[in-house]
Amino acid sequence: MLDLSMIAAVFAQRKPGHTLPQSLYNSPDVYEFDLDAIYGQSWILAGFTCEIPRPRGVLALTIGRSPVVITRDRDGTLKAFHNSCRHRGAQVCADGAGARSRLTCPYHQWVYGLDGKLVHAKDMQPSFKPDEHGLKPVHVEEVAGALFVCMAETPTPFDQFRADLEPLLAPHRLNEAKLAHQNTLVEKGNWKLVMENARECYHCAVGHPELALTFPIGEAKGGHFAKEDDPRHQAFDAKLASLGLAKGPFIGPWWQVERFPLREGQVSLTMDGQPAVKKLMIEGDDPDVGSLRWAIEPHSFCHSTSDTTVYFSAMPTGPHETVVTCKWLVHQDAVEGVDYDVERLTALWNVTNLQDRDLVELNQRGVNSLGYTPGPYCEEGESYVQRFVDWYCDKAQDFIAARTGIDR
Ligand code: 3BY
Ligand code: FES
Ligand code: FE
Repeated sequence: MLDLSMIAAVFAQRKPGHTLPQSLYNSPDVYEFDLDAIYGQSWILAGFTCEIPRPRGVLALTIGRSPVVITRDRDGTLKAFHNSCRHRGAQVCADGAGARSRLTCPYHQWVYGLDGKLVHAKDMQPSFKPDEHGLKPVHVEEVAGALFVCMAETPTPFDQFRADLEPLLAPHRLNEAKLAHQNTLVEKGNWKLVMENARECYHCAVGHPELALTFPIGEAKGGHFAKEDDPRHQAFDAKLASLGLAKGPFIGPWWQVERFPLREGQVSLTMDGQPAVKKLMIEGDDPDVGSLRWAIEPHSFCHSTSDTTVYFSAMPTGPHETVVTCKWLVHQDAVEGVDYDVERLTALWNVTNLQDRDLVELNQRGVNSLGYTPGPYCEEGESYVQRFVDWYCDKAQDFIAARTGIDR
């Protein structure tokens, strides 16, 4: 059992506007706490409906130390469960997507329906009650082809987030997409250092020369990208209006959704700024619609350009280890080698993610130092980092308060 009063004492030392106290980036107890209080209580962008094979299939992923499986039946009904067998607890479905009509545990072959009900348990005694041993449900929501799960008993309200995201994401038609590629990167850093790094572009000019060609690295200031008095932004707004594309920004407690223009003359987040896919995800043939950035705490950001959606997700796997998963979606009718080339599609984010991994590892090494003292964030260039750490501390302290009565 975690000693929540000790963790509460660490949060009490935190200096607003500054990086976190050292043990929040280091301690094994805080890592366990984060899995329960943060990853166990938040909505997680698990993936995309188009990843689940039709007519019936599953998408399984591990959130912290909890395997979760999302199922879709022939009618399209989505459900999610703890992917832990009700016999002796084995993980039922391997992580990843697969076509399935039943979920069979590989250990002793207990069989579950896609609705989580236990339908067969070999040789069990007459007193055994299968209806009491279904898979435990997890909350699941779908927004415009994106799948969110939440393991909390009572999840954080989702409706406002849906209302903000749906109209902006729907034109990207993710239900007509396919997964073109995915990869993972193991980073030797605490997940919060991965996310702090992902929430700012204060490092981008020097850290990401390739990204800086297309991404307006200096523009995401004070929380969002819009520059009302810039003629280029005005022209961008007028064009979006003529195409019926909403822009936002919608900034909620744990989300940010905003369409913004890329650098002049650039239409996609690729090495050369040109589309990586011939068949566009959005309607029409104008690829120049900027990027829709949609990001949720604690773990992800996505960029939807006219041609592709890129997904970034950070999963803690240890106090000093995080696995970053990156996925690229393209139109389901786009043919690899004809309409797109995986190398070209993925090159920019691959190089960017590797650069970020090195920065995170550098950050972790220095944070481990006897000489580490929390330092001040840059208010303008690191405003989203501050939002992230403030959100984290609030969520953590709410969790502690609800269980111990210790208030901040
Ligand atoms: O959230 C983002 O947009 C990431 C990707 C590039 C820079 N960084 C702030
Ligand atoms: Fe799943 Fe035994 S643990 S059938
Ligand atoms: Fe970066």
